[in-house]
Amino acid sequence: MIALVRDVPDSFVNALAQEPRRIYLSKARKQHARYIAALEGAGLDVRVLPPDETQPDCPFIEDQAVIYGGRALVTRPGHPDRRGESGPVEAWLRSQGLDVTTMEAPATLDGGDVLIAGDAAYVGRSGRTNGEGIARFAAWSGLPVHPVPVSGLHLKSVASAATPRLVLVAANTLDPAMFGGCDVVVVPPDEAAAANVVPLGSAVLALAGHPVTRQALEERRLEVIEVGISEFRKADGSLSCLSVLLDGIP
Ligand code: CIR
Repeated sequence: MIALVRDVPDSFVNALAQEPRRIYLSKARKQHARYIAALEGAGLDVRVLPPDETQPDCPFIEDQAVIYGGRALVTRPGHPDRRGESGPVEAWLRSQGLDVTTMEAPATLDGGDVLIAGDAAYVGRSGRTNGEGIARFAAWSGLPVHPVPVSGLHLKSVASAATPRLVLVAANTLDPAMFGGCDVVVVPPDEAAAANVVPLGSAVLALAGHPVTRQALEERRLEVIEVGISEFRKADGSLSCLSVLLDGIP
């Protein structure tokens, strides 16, 4: 499987954040390198796009594209400052021969709001993703789509799929029963950030230092690969934000 990531620009210290804190650039770059190494260690072929200094949030590449069924939807991110990130992402996806669709105004959608699990998609209606974006995604994917009201940044800030039918949900956020046909792990409040993982088949990339979540994943026979991304957390990023997985590409 190929994973697409994007390097960290110097301007990352100015990334969007709900509660801005000082970001240490060299630490962020070390964590990013370890994230890439963890993906490679799990057998992925990692392609790295160069950073863009004019786009501080560009490492959060998940928001720029959704891959499903061997096709790519290049999104129209909800925050206007992030719309300049898409060019190289779209060009790279086209260079791989993918069928690429681009989302047009007035639709907005961040990839971080799209959770595909079981036989359906759950799409956050958030400050970043609007009703037109959800409708456009539904038409593009052909999947049954459940819109989910989101009060935080993104749906995937509080829920993600560790396997196609195993969903992690942070406690007191969403009703676990909405994920019909899936096994659901409710992550305790003091490990809420660990509800976001990156699915890698028989392994899963998980946030370091969250033992209850780790144990729940291991009990389901998943190999847990821990990664720390504290500098990216300061900019409201989760593990999955840092990559686009090209699963299902022929
Ligand atoms: C933003 O506010 O857009 C970035 N600072 C964080 C984006 C995180 N992306 C994600 O969860 N998919």
